[in-house]
Amino acid sequence: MAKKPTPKQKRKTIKKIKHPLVGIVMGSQSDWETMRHAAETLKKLGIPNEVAVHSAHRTPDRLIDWIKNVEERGAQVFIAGAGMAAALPGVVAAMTAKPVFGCPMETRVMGGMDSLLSMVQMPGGIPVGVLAVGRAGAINAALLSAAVLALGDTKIAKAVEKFRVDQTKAVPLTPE
Ligand code: RP5
Repeated sequence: MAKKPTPKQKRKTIKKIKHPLVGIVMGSQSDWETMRHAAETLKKLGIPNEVAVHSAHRTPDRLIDWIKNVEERGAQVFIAGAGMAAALPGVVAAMTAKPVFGCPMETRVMGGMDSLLSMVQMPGGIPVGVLAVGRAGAINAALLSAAVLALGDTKIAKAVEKFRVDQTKAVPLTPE
């Protein structure tokens, strides 16, 4: 009988989704606390997504293999979260012509301004759509991905519409 993997061994295996529509990648395990909001938002909308940790700097070969593989399995949009000298979304955009949304992480030394500027200053020809720093950006990257997918998918369009209606209803008239 195979031995139960330790938590460390488990982290080495990506949970492959058969037909992911969105590929979510982050540069480090430390980004997950923020990037999980992108995955959770897509889950609420019923959009299949695959989540992976691959670094543009520390694991470049692994990153490129994953981009090609997840695209072959159906990914239509990519979300890339990274912090500091945040090259990750730019590298993803260099490897695929699909839309790429960048999520800048909040950082200890510069508060996320470093991540934001690294992502937003892409040279002409290789676009990355950059969202807000931190949690809001991760949520909005998922919603923007859903809006792109909704252009060709009525089920997703309805889910996005419902999300907006529910969100409006949830805003109180007075503070509680
Ligand atoms: C980036 O460096 C990652 O995206 C992360 O935000 C930052 C720091 O990484 P760790 O040192 O926490 O692994 O590549």
